[in-house]
Amino acid sequence: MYTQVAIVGAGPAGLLLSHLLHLHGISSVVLEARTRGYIEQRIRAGVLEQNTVDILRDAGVGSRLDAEGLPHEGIELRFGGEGHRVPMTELTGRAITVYGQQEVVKDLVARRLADGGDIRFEVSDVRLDGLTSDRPVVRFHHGGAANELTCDVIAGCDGFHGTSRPSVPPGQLTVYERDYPFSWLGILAEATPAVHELIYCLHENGFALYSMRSERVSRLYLQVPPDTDTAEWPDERIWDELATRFQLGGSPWPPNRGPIFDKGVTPMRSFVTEPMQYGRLLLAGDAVHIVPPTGAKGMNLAVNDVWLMARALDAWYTTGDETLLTSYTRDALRRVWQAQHFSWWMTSMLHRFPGDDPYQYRLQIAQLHNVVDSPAYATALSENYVG
Ligand code: RFL
Ligand code: PHB
Repeated sequence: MYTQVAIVGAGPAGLLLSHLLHLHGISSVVLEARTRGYIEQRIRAGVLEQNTVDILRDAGVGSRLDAEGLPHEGIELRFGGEGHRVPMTELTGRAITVYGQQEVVKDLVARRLADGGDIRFEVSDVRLDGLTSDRPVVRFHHGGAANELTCDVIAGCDGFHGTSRPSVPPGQLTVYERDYPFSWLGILAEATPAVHELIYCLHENGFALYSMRSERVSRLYLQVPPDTDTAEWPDERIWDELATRFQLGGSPWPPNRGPIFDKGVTPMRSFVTEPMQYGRLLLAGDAVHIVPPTGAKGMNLAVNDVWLMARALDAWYTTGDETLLTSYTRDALRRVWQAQHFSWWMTSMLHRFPGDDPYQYRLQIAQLHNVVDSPAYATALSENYVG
């Protein structure tokens, strides 16, 4: 088998790349370890920044997003028992859209299949070879048979635990990383959100986030110790702790309750690998960088990476000019490091770190007051948040 671009991973990065390449007349095959049902149900991100929405719309995959996504023009920062609205659209002219990552994945899979795209689900033993040759090969098993896919370029879009990044020989990549001493416990509940905008909240017990997926589904998060077992958090305990952390004016402020149908714990990590390419392997999305979710940047970065990659591949195939391919790492990293900084900053400002003293907590409150009281600070936060 031959294709121009072999794409490993059918997350937002791999699927969007395959679609953008198709629009440029470039062929690709997407190899995905999981089933279609699994990737279309996997609960993850929910906030699309304006750039991402624009890219999806321009690529002709924004119609359900436009119909069902929830446009938001601000967020609330809640701390010291008070809520403060950051009017992002007023400050920047741009907005975010709340739309589940799995909905983006569904839209992209449907569109690729409608366009005759080649996505192989449930592949295993993916191995990359010949990365420094001009005919790299991807070997994999599919339906019990061994397969070989020859290509011009491999796009490693297989997430943090994928096989692409580890295929680069030792010593070629530099890793920059930071682990945070806490996790997020996230729930989805059949409950009408009590608010119209997201609330990022700092309480003495830790961080809490009020988000949503629709008019009937709430998405809520609590900072918890690392390695927390969800069994330690029966539903009642979660609702009570949310009411405590979201307190207003000294009284508990309970979110609307409803049956919880998903509960999970997410570790918090910052991670970047440089460069984002090696020979004919180009890496994108979580395969090459991770941010803690406090800045809502992960999926947006994945989209930005593959937009740059598709543009570079189009220029190369059309004119033979390698300039954009060569500068892919530099072009992508600029945005990646801005998002690293923003995500680290939001995380540091809004979480309690084990061992922090009351002085540190007061510094955090002072920082948050700066953000909501100073239009300059609020604008800087908003520009980063909306992208
Ligand atoms: P993905 O989505 O992980 O997709 C990688 C795909 O590769 C497959 N795969 C393989 N396939 C073949 N062979 C192998 N050896 C393979 N190994 C893996 C996997 O099955 C998978 O289908 O990476 P991608 O495309 O780079 O997308 C990145 C995003 O998924 C991620 O950054 C976001 O979910 C992060 N994130 C958020 N991002 C946002 O932009 N806004 C948010 O509001 C936001 N909230 C979040 C988040 C992530 C969270 N969790 C659970 C980590 C909230 C949470 C709780
Ligand atoms: C979500 O809705 O899942 C979500 C929203 C904002 C974040 C992270 C996750 O910062």
